[in-house]
Amino acid sequence: MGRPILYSFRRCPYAMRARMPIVRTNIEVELREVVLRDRPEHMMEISPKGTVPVLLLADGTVIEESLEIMQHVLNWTLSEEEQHWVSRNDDEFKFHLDRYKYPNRYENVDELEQRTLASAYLMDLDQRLVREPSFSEPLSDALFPFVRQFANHDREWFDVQPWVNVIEWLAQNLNSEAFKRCMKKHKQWTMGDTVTLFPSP
Ligand SMILES: N[C@@H](CCC(=O)N[C@@H](CS)C(=O)NCC(=O)O)C(=O)O
Repeated sequence: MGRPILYSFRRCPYAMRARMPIVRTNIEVELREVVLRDRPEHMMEISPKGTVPVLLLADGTVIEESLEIMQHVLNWTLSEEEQHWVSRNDDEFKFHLDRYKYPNRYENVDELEQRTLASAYLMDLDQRLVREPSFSEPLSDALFPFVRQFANHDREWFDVQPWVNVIEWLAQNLNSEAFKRCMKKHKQWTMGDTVTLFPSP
């Protein structure tokens, strides 16, 4: 069987979510680093919606949703609770995160109001961590890249909020060896380049 191909973009939280289980399971893929304003023709052919990540399997199957890539790699079926948090992350939190980070891209958006709305999810996540101090590894990997993005927008403010469990959980993930491997830098892929294996040997 040939190696799967992963179209990815290093800083994209969805792509991080797809790369983390690949690092954890050490399945080897060919990584193709994408620059979104200059998407590879081949990626657009197999996945015309044009978002990353995209995983092309050896049998020609295309998986073009980050969560489905995770499920495929890990053979993961989400529990009801996992589905709940992923849905809140992908629908509610991501919606406000985008408007908090890039208010000028939207009409009539107040970034601080969006930050408050996004914070409701983080407070609930914090309470969940009080009740039970960890998430399953796949769930954690599905969520933390988005919280990282939110935190990085104003780290000083984030770090003094009352979500101490979220801060600790995020730090554990960011400091992990797995995340360091996940974030290794690669130059933009173009057709004809030598193959980049991921995770790096
Ligand atoms: N639902 C998709 C979303 C992926 C996504 O939106 N990725 C962003 C990069 S972080 C992207 O490709 N944006 C380009 C675009 O929307 O045109 C997934 O889970 O894979």
